[in-house]
Amino acid sequence: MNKISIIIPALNEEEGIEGVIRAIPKSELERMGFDVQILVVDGNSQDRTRELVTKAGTEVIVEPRRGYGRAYKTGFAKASGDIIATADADLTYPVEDIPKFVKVLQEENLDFITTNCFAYMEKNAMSLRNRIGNGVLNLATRLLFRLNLKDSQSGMWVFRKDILDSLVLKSDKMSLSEELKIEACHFARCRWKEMPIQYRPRVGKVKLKTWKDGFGNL
Ligand SMILES: Nc1nc2c(ncn2[C@@H]2O[C@H](COP(=O)(O)OP(=O)(O)OP(=O)(O)O)[C@@H](O)[C@H]2O)c(=O)[nH]1
Ligand SMILES: [Mg+2]
Repeated sequence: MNKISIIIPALNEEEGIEGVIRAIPKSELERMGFDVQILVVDGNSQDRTRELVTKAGTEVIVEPRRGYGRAYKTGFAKASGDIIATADADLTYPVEDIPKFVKVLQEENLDFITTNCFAYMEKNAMSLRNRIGNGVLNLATRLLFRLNLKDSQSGMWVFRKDILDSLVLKSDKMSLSEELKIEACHFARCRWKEMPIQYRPRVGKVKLKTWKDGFGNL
């Protein structure tokens, strides 16, 4: 295991993307023996997102087909690492913790780590409506798949790329996040763990359509 691909989907995230790229602890990962590929999957942004990614010397691929899930599936196909880590482009997720999760993945011989945003959620990081929606989706996941996830919607994962061969990922939308967890932890019977993270208020404009994405997900 010697390469990690960090995939970041981005649609009009000029306010956050540079900060996310800068916060990735590339040297620490290199000291751990990894080549680091940072891959931004841009949804044909109409702001300065792509320009800022290129300026930061980071690889960008354009996926004009809409959707968070679509962006990830395209990113997975282009990722050349043995390990994949993910985060949003809006400064919400603690990318500085990626090395910590990689160590746990290796030391505990896991396949898949997902994260729990609710563990150390900062004030104003999530609306009450989204928190309630998340609770409903967590409950559905528990009842339907007996998966005890505290956060079925988190978008920060660290996993071995080869598990993707065993997963059926159909969603092009926000629900890819939950589908990935259900496929990995339930159907593919991966060795997995959910780990607590800090979750911060997003910068930039909200893309999530609470009702449409929430019901679509359900
Ligand atoms: N390439 C691409 N990226 C997308 C698309 N939709 C959303 N994203 C990105 O996917 C990530 C997740 O979207 P968010 O809007 O942050 O969704 P969320 O985290 O559920 O909601 P917030 O609480 O508002 O952050 C962000 O980095 C978005 O820029 C899309 O259609 N294409
Ligand atoms: Mg986000």
